[in-house]
Amino acid sequence: MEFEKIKNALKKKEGERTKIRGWIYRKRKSGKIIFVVIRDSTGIIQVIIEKNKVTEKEFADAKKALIESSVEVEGIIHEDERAPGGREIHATAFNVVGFAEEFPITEYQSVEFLLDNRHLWLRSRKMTETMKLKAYMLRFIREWFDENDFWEVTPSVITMNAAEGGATVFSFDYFGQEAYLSQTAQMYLEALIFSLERVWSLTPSFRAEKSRTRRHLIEYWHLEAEEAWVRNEENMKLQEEMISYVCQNIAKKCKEQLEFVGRNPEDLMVIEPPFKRIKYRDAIKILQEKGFDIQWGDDFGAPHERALVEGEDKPIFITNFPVESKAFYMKIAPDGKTVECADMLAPEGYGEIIGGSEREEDIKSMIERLKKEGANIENYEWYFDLRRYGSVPHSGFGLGMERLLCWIAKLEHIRDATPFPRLLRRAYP
Ligand code: NSS
Repeated sequence: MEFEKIKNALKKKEGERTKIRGWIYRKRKSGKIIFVVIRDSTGIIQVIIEKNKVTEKEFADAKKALIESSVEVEGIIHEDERAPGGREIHATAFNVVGFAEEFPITEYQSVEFLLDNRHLWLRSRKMTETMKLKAYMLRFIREWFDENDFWEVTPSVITMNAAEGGATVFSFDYFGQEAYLSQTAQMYLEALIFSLERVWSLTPSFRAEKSRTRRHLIEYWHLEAEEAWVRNEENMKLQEEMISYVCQNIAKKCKEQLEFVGRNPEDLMVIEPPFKRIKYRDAIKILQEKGFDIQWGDDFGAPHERALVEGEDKPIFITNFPVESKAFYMKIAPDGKTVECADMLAPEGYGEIIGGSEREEDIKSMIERLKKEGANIENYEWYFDLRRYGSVPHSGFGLGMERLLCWIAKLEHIRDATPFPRLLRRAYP
């Protein structure tokens, strides 16, 4: 008989045979019966091991095996309402593949302890279901890009351009030259639109953020797109369509996972275009009316973003930020004071999930702004070439996969949106 997944064993009828393998999730003993709950990647199932139904060695091993030991089980399905999933297995064979030492993680552990033991904590069901949701999100995003004529490309993450500002860049010695870990693939994607027109990429981005928040990782998975012939408004349309596509598919196809993390699928089903657009200038007014001490030119913090989405059940865009507050590559609007950009804020106070803009085509304007940032202009010569040889209006955006997952899976902290979080004082394990 072949091994099957626990999910399938749970669909079998009374008296049918099954063979599964996995890890001991829970265990208790009562006289001559041992109850173990086994987990695999698809679920959990209870197994009953009775003394005279398996060999003596098998029974002794089952008795000895601690939580997280890996095992193979053969047996007969028995329907029982009290068991998780309504079925249990009465073992006819029980083989321990790898005995576990005493598992360090017990029920109540500090956050720090769980982070120290992240390589083991990843086995928890909450982490497992969250990682599945992330994989689904990526799957649906890929689908959406395919259906919308985008090419996936693979830009470098070693770069000489700190496109998102020198303050948060990781620099290192690249054979005698100063190079950086990429903060964004944007500039490379811009180069690629001149042949492929619509491109997207998924790369790690690095930000040496000195602030400790629930929304910042040092290394995160950055999903970015760039589109030729597209202006800011159409760029927003693409973003709201993509986010709606992902939310609705997650709502329809990931019910089990959503239930586990406590997200009502209905919350995601209502996500559909259009999303509200609010100009930065009006956002400032709204915040002032809500009692915030905030002026034109100030950046939004988490409390501001939360106040702006109050009462919204869909994400919103904040557009046209002041020129000084945004990166050198954003196109200056006809008013001369703002840029053609949009930040997408998730509902429920999860904050900014996407930053996007139309791109500046005027080289002089970019040089002026780069100089103010103290950037080394020479390193941007190649980028200015893109404007010199057949420039076109173009736009793009960047989505933090972990930020999106925080919202969709209702996570309290972004560290749980990635298996091995890189935080201010943590790069281990
Ligand atoms: O800095 S962004 O707002 N924009 C860019 O990097 C553009 N160059 C993207 C582009 O147009 N191609 O970052 C984009 C998104 C932002 O909205 C967040 O969702 C996410 O990247 N982000 C982060 N996620 C986790 N941790 C940190 N530190 C972080 N910084 C940005």
